[in-house]
Amino acid sequence: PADGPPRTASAIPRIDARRLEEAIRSFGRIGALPGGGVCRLALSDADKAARDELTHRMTMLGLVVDIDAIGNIFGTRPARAPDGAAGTVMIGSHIDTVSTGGLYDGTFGVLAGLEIVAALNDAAIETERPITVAAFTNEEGSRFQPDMLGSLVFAGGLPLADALATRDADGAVLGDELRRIGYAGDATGPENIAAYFELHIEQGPVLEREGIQIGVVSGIQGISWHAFRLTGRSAHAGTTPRAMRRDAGMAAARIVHDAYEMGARMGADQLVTCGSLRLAPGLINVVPQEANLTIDLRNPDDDALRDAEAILLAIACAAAAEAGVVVEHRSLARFAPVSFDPALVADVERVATGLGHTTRRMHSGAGHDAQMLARIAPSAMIFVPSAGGVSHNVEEYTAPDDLARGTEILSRLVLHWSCP
Ligand code: HGY
Ligand code: MN
Ligand code: MN
Ligand code: MN
Repeated sequence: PADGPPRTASAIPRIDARRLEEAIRSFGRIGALPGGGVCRLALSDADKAARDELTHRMTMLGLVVDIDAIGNIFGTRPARAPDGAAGTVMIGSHIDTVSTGGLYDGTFGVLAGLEIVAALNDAAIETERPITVAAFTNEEGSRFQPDMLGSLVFAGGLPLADALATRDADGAVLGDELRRIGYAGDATGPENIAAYFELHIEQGPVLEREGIQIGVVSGIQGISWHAFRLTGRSAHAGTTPRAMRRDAGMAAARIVHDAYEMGARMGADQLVTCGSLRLAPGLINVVPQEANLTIDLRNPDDDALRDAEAILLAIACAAAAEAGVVVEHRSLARFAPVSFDPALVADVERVATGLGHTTRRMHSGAGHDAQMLARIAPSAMIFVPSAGGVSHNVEEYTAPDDLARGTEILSRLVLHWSCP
C-alpha cells in the first residue's frame, strides 16, 4: 500500500560496527576468565546467564522468542504478510564456549544476527519472509557429546530422548541441567527454513596467511571422536617388576604416541588430537590403575577417516595387550564430511565480491551447526579471519573491521533472501 513502509528493495540496513563490537564485549563479560577469555560450558550457570542476556536482547528487538525441547533459542522477526513467502531465513550459531574460549567463536555469529535485526528495525524495513536468529545448545561438545548436539536434534539427526539422557564426565544428565537452568522449552522452532546462514570466525590461519578478507565455506571436514578407558591394577612404583605390572598409564601413553604417529604417516589432511588424558589414582609412586583419554580425528575425506578409525582401534587393542590391561572404547561423535548448497555458496561469493572484498573458497576445519542445518535446509557459511589463526584459546581475536565486513555481507544475503 502507498502509505506502507518502504519496500526493502530501496532501503539498505546500515550495520553499526560499534554497536556490534559493544555487544560482543558485553557478552565477553559473561563467564569471563580472570586473565581474559570466556568459559561458558553448555548448560552451566554462565551459559544460563548468556542465554538470559540473549533472550532479553531478542525481546528488546521485538523478536518472538521460542525455546525448543533441547534448549535451542529462536528469535523470529515476523514477516510483513502473515502468510508471507514460504519459509524463514535463519541466521544461527552458538553461545556456549570451550573452557578456554574467546569472545568470538559462535557468539559473533549470533550477535551479528541481532545486529542485522536492529539495522532492519532502524531502517523500518519489513521483509516478505520471517527472519530467525538461532542459538543452538551445546555446539562445542566440551561437556556433553556429541558436539553440535542441539542443532543435530533440531535437524532430526539425534532422538531428543537420547540427547536429554546424555551425561557429562561427572555424571550430570543433560536433561536435568536443561531444567535446572530453565531452558527446557516446548516450542518446535521454525519448521520451514528457506535458507540458513552462519557467520563464523575461521579459527585457523588460512585467511590471514593469504591476506584474504572473506572465506566462502564450501563444506566441513569429517569429525570422529573416541573415548578409551584402560583398566589395569595399581601397584607400588618401586617394588613391582615390569613383568608383574598392569600399567594403564603405559597403555594410554602408547595409544597417544601411536595415534599421533599414524596421523603423521597419513599426511597433512589427517589430524589427530588427544585433548584429554586422566590417570588414576594419579600419584607419582603408584602404577596407574585406570586411564581415560579422548582422541579427536579429522579428515576432509571420509574413506581416509574410516581408515584412521580402524587403525586407531587396532592401536588401542595392541597397547592394551602389551600392558596387560582391559580397554573399553566409546565413539562419542562421528560426522561425515559435508558440502554446502552450491547455489547458496555461490550467493555468498557473489555478494562478497560484489562489495569489493577478496574471497577464497575453503572447507571448514571446525565443526559447526551449519553442518546439521544442511540436512534440512540450503545452508552456507561465511568466514572472517582469526588473528594468528588462534581459537579455542583466550587469545582469540578478530579485528572490528573484519567483524563488520562479515556482518555486512550476511546482511545483504539475508535481505536478498527475505525479500524474494
Ligand atoms: O569441535 C569442533 O570443531 C567445534 O568447535 N565443536
Ligand atoms: Mn563455533
Ligand atoms: Mn568452538
Ligand atoms: Mn563449531
